[in-house]
Amino acid sequence: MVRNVVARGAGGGVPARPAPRDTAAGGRRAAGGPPREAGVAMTATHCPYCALQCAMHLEPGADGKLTVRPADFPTNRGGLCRKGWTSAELLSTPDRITAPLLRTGRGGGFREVDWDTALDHVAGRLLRLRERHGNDTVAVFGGGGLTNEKAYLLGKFARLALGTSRIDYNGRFCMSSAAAAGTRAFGLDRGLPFPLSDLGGADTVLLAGANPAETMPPMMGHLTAPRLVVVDPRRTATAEHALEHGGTHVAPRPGTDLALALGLLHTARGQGMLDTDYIADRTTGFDGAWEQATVWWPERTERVTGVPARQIRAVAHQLGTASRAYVLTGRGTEQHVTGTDSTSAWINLALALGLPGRPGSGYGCITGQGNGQGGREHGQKADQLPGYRRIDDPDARARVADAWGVDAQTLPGAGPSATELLNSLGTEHGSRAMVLFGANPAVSAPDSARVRERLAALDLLVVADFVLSETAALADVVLPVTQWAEEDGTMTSLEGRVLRRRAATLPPAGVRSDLEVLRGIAERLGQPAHRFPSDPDTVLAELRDATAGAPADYSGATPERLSDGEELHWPVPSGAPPTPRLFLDRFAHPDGRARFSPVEYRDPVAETGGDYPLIATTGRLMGHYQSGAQTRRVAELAEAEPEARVEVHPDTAARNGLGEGQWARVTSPVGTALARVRLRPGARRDTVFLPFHYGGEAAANNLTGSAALDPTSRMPGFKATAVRLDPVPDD
Ligand SMILES: Nc1nc2c(c(=O)[nH]1)N[C@H]1C(S)=C(S)[C@@H](COP(=O)(O)OP(=O)(O)OC[C@H]3O[C@@H](n4cnc5c(=O)[nH]c(N)nc54)[C@H](O)[C@@H]3O)O[C@H]1N2
Ligand SMILES: Nc1nc2c(c(=O)[nH]1)N[C@H]1C(S)=C(S)[C@@H](COP(=O)(O)OP(=O)(O)OC[C@H]3O[C@@H](n4cnc5c(=O)[nH]c(N)nc54)[C@H](O)[C@@H]3O)O[C@H]1N2
Ligand code: SF4
Ligand SMILES: [Mo]
Repeated sequence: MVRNVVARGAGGGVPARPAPRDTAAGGRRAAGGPPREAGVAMTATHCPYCALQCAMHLEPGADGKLTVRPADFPTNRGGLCRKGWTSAELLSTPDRITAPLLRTGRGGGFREVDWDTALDHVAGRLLRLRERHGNDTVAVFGGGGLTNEKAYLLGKFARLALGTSRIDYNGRFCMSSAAAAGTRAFGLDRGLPFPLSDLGGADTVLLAGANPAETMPPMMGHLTAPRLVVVDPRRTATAEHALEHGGTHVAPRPGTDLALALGLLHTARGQGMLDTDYIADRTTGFDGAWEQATVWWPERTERVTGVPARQIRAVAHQLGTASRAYVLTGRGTEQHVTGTDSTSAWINLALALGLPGRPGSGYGCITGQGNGQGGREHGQKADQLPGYRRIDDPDARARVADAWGVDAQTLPGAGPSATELLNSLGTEHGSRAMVLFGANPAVSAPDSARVRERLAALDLLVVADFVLSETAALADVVLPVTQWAEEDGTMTSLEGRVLRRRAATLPPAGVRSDLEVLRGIAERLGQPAHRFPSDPDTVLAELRDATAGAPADYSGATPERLSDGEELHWPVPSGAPPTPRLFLDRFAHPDGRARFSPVEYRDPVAETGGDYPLIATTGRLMGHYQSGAQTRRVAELAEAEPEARVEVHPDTAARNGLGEGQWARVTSPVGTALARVRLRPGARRDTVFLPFHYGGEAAANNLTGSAALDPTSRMPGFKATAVRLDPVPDD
């Protein structure tokens, strides 16, 4: 049924060393995991990649390498995707960096140096630049794959050790529109405000802009609702799954979800499907939202979205007659310059049908990166302090300053968003140095050619990574760090559940943990060592204290409760039960009510027609992860998807003189990308698709623009760019 959850024998791995702690021999047990065999050093942990955070056991195999075995767990139920199965490969990748690298001169290569030399160099340069140009001359960039402890310490490092306001992270490119819309509607943003397994009880699930059959294959086991509606311009594996099981595929033109959701609201009301009691009792603002929907009768909606009016009526009816229904959004809805309003439009529909905060029904955003949820809560975002506190809230500042032992006056304010930060690097008013952990913006940020140019214009770029990513290759200093299976920490999954990551093997000699690196730089910048602990449990203790009483309260997420396998969905106050389901009694706004947003449709695609008659949308393939820095180095995955592709309808390909397997040049007003044509008869004729997992000339982000951003979330338009296609001569 779920084709992408592959059953496999032992995964590959690396020479395993004795597991330091938390092993079966240590007697601890993973939540829901099977009992451990006595004497076998098996470590219960979670996959390093996506937000599903599938549980796995790592075990030293007979050949001395770590073997990955799936574990039973409420999200993955014993399944893993191909990336999970092969995740141990990267631990021993031949090009792993194991010594700090220092650039030998402008345009030169790198030479290996010892840690003191590297960290002294970094701190010395940072201090000099700061003296000359002020604190904001140093920028910090983080990632949603970092553990909670790393994200927390990175935010503290920026605000205290550097005193800079300029910190943001790659989560800005991910779920920031859903976070903004969720906060606006519910007063609080937790991707799924209910456990994933709740979906199993639904009779209707509408998935807008998500392709979990490729992006979270084991999640498909939860999408068993008899009526699954997949809203995606492409006929994806998820859409096919729905069609095979009696569900529906709705294929709007990219960027028109907002109109589609307005049309569904209009139609559902006409059909008498709205939950008027719920609207009256639990919400405010319906009239304003309805005013925007009045003109979106089905035929008009069809003209803008391309979705047939009869299908709009049928879907509205299915949702309206369901006794238990969910509306879920993914990046396809959210990654537009209208992403926040598009997500709000889906939330408006869910509210009008009375779904959020009702047992067995709801709205949720499917968070993406491994710690995409926790990574957005603890202070690596420009406007945020730990616990989802706002940096412009005087009470929040006072509380966090107190926890950090500093005066609240010394904490900087909010800085620019990721795209604006990157675009300003090395310019007159931008930062001249950047310290980066856990992202590869040279591939993943919009208008990546420009980003590479900006990174190269810096006086100092410091990158912590375990491989020489495209971004690290541009750095002045590369600091080699430990990987997931070599370290302890906590992650927060897509359902807001805090999980333990555990070390299963020792790191190679020469690498340090991200926490140790932060401490090393902070000390050299004059910070007292105790402010930057490098032991993850000590950082967790500090994070728990700093978040006590905050919206994302982790104060009860103790190592003991985590190890006991308690299901710690936040808020989890100290000594109190966790919160698997939010909003059952009230929403998080002061009046306890959810808010409709009066959102108006705008076309997010600039410059279509004329020279750029097609729309390019971008996204993911099952076998690669994000910028591909990790998965392109795993042989099995690289061989399966070795090169960039552009998926095109056969008629569109023929019109542009292209056939299956030919190389195409895709051109947008921003730049060009080269990719091999894959014909897709199920595709829309006006839309092509490119994965963004490849760098250089094949980078999909050579096409995407960074000038226009969502006014609220500052999300760029990854999912809709006007393009044209041309054949590339064979030579
Ligand atoms: N294999 C794999 N899995 C991953 C990742 C990965 O890189 N590779 N990354 C992880 C991360 S960080 C994330 S954020 C998630 C993302 O998970 P998803 O959101 O499922 O992934 P995407 O492929 O980015 O986008 C989903 C779909 O949106 C569709 N789409 C494009 N434009 C529109 C539109 O205007 N409206 C609608 N309704 N749909 C549209 C695309 O055709 C695509 O199929 O995946 C996570 N899992
Ligand atoms: N066109 C287009 N662009 C997109 C998207 C899209 O759909 N279309 N999606 C966007 C989304 S949703 C996302 S989340 C971003 C992600 O985009 P990126 O930020 O590029 O994500 P990764 O490829 O995961 O990069 C993580 C880097 O950090 C390293 N790393 C991993 N873990 C750690 C760690 O613990 N510590 C340190 N120091 N390094 C680590 C990895 O080796 C890798 O080099 O891309 C965005 N860009
Ligand atoms: S679905 Fe996500 S968490 Fe699960 S094995 Fe695949 S990449 Fe890992
Ligand atoms: Mo993401």
